[in-house]
Amino acid sequence: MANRKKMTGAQMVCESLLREGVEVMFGYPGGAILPFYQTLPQYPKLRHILVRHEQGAGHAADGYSRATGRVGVAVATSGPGATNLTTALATAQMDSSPMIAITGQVPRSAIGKDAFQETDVTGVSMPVTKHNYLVMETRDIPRIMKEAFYIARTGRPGPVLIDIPKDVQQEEAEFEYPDGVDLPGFRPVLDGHPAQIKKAAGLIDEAQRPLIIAGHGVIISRAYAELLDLAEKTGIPVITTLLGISGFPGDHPLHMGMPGMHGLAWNNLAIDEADVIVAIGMRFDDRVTGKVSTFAPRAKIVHIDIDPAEIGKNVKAHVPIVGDVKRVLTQLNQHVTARHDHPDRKEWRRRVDKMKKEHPSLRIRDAKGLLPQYVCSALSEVTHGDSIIVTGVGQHQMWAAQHYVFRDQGTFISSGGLGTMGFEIPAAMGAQVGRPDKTVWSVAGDGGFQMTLPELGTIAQEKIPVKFAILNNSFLGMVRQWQEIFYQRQYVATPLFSPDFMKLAEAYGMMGLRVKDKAGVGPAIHQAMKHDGPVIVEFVVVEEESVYPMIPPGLSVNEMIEEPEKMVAMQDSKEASS
Ligand SMILES: Cc1ncc(C[n+]2csc(CCOP(=O)(O)OP(=O)(O)O)c2C)c(N)n1
Repeated sequence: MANRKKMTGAQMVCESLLREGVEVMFGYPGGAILPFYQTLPQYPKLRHILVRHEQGAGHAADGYSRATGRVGVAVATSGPGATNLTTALATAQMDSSPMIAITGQVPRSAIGKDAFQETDVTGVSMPVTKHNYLVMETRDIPRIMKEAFYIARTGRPGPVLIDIPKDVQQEEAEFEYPDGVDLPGFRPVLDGHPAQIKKAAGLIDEAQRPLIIAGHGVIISRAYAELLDLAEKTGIPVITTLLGISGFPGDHPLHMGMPGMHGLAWNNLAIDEADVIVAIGMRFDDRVTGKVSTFAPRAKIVHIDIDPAEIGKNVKAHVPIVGDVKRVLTQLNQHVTARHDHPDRKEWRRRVDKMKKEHPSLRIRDAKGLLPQYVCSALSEVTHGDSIIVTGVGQHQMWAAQHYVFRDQGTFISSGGLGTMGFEIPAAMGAQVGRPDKTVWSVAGDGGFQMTLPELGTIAQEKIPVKFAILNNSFLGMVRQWQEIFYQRQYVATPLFSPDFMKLAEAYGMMGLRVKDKAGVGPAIHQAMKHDGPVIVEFVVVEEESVYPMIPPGLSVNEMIEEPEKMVAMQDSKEASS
């Protein structure tokens, strides 16, 4: 066969990466992965970015993948290198992000002997990957690489780990890249069942108070046009889950924003009144549903998801449809009746608009100091809602989700399922590498920023022009908020010392800007945007600000706290009754 060539395992990995269209990978070398690294100079088309910690490599690959829709690649050595990747793998797994992790392993003869830097990484990563491989024969590398990429990106995407012993990388065998895969046990259903589609269309047509809840699946499947089509044709308001944000234009009249624990009040109230909910590529996370038994009590639910295991997992679906969101919506759009102007729909939209007016969840009150909500809203205005926003986890994440109006699609990147602090720096770096055409803003907390800040070194070395907005409240803010509400303001282990972020910027050769008042916010964002390198903007914000609305965990919509006064009343009544 003409295609066949003898090469080492390491060369085979590189050759396979090229065949899969990989241009860049994020990694960190070490003994067990050295044969691979020493082969890289033979493949100048494969760009390697040296991170400062393997967790950073994983999040960067994840951020790259979310921003581009392509498969991100992370590389690490055996033992500690590979275990450092696990948080990033779990993050990608929870959020269905396609990723390939390549790890070195001790030589085959040393496996199971507690060799230096040996860890059973396939065992360790099993629960946090979609699939994983330990490669025991060099000749298997092309097949495994082909399968791994296929599995990572097909059906419900996810991370796949390939662990390759050092001697397998060194040994030679014949390389022939397969055209396809043969995985009889893995055949995701892509098209929706026609009878179910018709049933769903019938339910949607008859509904008087319908809602769409769009999740990450819309973005993963790049089904923006199809979702827009469905919403406009039927006149149904669109709620987006945290990871569904930017799946529907934020300035569209049918756009409603986020539901759930910190969702905008009208969304939770509308869900409570809805008679039909079309749940698209979302998994009824507990942060969305709150107390499941009181979630959407009046609604029949159409649940569209690529993963059959999601259907009925948390919330009963009246019409389940398994399939790829883009394909199912294309089918559904052919069957639903155009009802945008129907009196029922107009009445329902009037009702929803009234709720919006009565519950001004996005109102930013006057305050003495700088409010973080104001910063997020200004960021949205100055960037015209057109930047890629990568957040950490905590209050700043919620404020960014609430106040930034995403006009472009697939531009909100955040760790939703796992809620991984430390995601904000490396994922933003990966997103910027994948999308050099866009401005990438990392909206960070002072806590999360300090978890992975060594990656500033990577960013400086590679001249990656990410802009960082640190909302510095001198606390682990979201935990402080819980202590305030549920533990009578006992602030244990949440007040936080930070380094001088301006000196840190200087140390890494970056532009640093510190803002302490409202007047400085706009100009600083403008200045950061104009600078063609990385910038750290520290916003010194009010320390004890909380995220509202909030439905305390396990409670229902009726127990939503919409503003601080109500929270104080709730605490008083709790204290009185305790
Ligand atoms: C790795 C990790 N550890 C702990 C937590 C728990 N946690 C959730 S939010 C939060 C505080 C975040 O603080 P910061 O990054 O400063 O953001 P803020 O809430 O102040 O905006 C913590 C500790 C987490 N989500 N991830």
